[in-house]
Amino acid sequence: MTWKLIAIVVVILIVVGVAAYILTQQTTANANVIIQDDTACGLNDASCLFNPASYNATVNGAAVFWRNDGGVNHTVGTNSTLNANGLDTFTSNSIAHGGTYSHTFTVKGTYHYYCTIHAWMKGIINVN
Ligand SMILES: [Cu+2]
Repeated sequence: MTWKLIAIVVVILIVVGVAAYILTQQTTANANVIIQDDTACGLNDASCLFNPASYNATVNGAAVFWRNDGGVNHTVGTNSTLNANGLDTFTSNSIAHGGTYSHTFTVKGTYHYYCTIHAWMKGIINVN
């Protein structure tokens, strides 16, 4: 009886462990741009950034995924001042640590984007 119980617990732990591993791997694989910070992000803090700063995507191809690995919330928003007319526009909600945002680009072009909370955090997506 005790051995049966131990065997069941071991099987459950293995299943949970494998599931957690698979979920973690998928999250990592899906993130194209990592949002990083030093958990402070005082004004013009250069350690708060998008990595890589420039990323290449395809029109109507795979969605671009951003993931916030930082300690404070961030956003991903297109820069209407720098971007040409006719390009996609979007602004994410506030993304907490571990959260993701994605966008599938529908128009070719150079997309400047930034964090609307920390406006000096800037990135580019080149869509071809
Ligand atoms: Cu930010």
